[in-house]
Amino acid sequence: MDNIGNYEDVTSWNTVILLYNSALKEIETKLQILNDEFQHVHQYNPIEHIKSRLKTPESIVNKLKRRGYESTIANMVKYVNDIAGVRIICSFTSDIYRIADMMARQNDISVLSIKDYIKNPKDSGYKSFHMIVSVPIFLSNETMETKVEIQIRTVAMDFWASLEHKINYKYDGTVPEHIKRELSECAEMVSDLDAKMMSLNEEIKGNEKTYEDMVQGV
Ligand code: 0O2
Repeated sequence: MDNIGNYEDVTSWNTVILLYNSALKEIETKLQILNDEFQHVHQYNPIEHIKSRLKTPESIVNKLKRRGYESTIANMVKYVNDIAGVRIICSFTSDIYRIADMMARQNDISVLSIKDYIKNPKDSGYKSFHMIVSVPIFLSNETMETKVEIQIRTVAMDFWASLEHKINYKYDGTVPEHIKRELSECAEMVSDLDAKMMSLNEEIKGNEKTYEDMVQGV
């Protein structure tokens, strides 16, 4: 379908929601296929689980306000990149880059931006890999390129981020210094844990018997 639609023509909230919901479904399906194929070929699932969500209208309006934009549909589509968000939780850091790479290489996905908070963690200690992509949504008369934020992190990073989010919410952004310090220490522990678990896993993989070994009774 050649008819590329334009978001400037989208003026109804319901149409926006339909498009972002469809984009979430597209991305989730792609991830499930990759996970199934991985299981089929390597007998291993890189994805522990996937969570998707549409940002609430309140949260969209707050984000626009924080950035000094009026709350219009045009501004939300242009300036809020995470209206549709998919969070992928993996066991190991190496899985994160593998999944990001597999998604980025798909022909119909365009990577618009990447923020690697694993290589460059936030001052708070926040670690996660963020990618804004656009995916085509094929409607009856046109195709709409729709943005989705993909966050990829390990189970341990997710555990830390959830608690930090809860703490920030409870203290409304003014978190006491001793809690910040302890969170930062926990972030170090998360990094150590992830590194140790990954190297243990690599060692186990190195010692795994191949099918040929088993057949030959090695
Ligand atoms: P919520 O409530 O989760 O929706 P951009 O998208 O590039 O225009 P933004 O949104 O600053 O700009 O991008 P970034 O840094 O990639 O952050 C996007 C989302 O990542 C945030 O969305 C959070 O979900 C998560 N995130 C970013 N930094 C932190 C952090 O320090 N701690 C935790 N727990 N989560 C973080 P929202 O809209 O801020 O919030």
